[in-house]
Amino acid sequence: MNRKVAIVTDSTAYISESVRNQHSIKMVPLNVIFGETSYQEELDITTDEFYEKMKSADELPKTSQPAIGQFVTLFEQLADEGYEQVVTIHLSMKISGTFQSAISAGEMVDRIDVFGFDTEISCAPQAYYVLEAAKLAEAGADAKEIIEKLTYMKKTSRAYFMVDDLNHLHRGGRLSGAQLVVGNLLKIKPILHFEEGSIVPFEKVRTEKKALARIVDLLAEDVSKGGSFYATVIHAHRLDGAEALAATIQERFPDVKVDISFFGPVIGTHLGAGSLGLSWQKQYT
Ligand code: MYR
Repeated sequence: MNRKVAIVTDSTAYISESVRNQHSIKMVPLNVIFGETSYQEELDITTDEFYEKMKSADELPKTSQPAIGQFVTLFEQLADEGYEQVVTIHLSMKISGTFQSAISAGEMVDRIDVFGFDTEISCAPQAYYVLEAAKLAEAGADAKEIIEKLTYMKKTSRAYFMVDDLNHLHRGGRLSGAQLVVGNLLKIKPILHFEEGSIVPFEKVRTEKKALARIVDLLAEDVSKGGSFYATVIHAHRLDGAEALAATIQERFPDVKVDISFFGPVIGTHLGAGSLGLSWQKQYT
């Protein structure tokens, strides 16, 4: 084996199994819990099954991070396979304990050096970091070089999203109460984003149409500064809305590579069906 660095992420990057296999990316799933039953997302429940179940469930679902033991088992296995280092890349530590579980597991496994990277985000922009890390590892970079490059990418990684019903985020404790009251009183559709790993409103806009137009304008501002960009429309059980937004973006920015991803069960629990987001990243290589 030429490469000595293994790349690990969690399920909330929503990278397909085939792409993971293509780049030897390992994935540890988070869980979604309906009543007494816990499902590992992707493994025990598909995204479509989840949104169907959410419609008819008596009680709204909850989520949980992977157990430390799952990371320990994986890191041991990677050491057995001959890897010397692991770069483990996760959703923001401000919204989930997943990153901390991975780091604690790393401290328990002596045979391999584990380096954590907190993306301070989740979903498609998390996947950008993971795929870049995998390509660098394949090219022979070591963990330090990979982390340096990912840290540099943070400067030009953007993501904005909007939800249909702010109560999901509030109920899961991922948005402050004061912000909820303002949002509901004014019946606004706030554009949300991450600031230092926490979810905060970016701007308060009254309609979804205006919010989406504003997000596309933010992309335009970045594109106008020069360079190549790739973008991802992310949706929660709303493919038609995502396709329409992707088509608008592609028409306005023919040089931007646009694709579509989704909010899977764990993130869907906190955002609710109907949410839409847009992320983009400047291309360096
Ligand atoms: C856990 O239980 O550990 C998982 C908690 C996940 C919280 C998710 C909050 C919403 C994240 C939105 C990401 C949008 C990215 C563009």
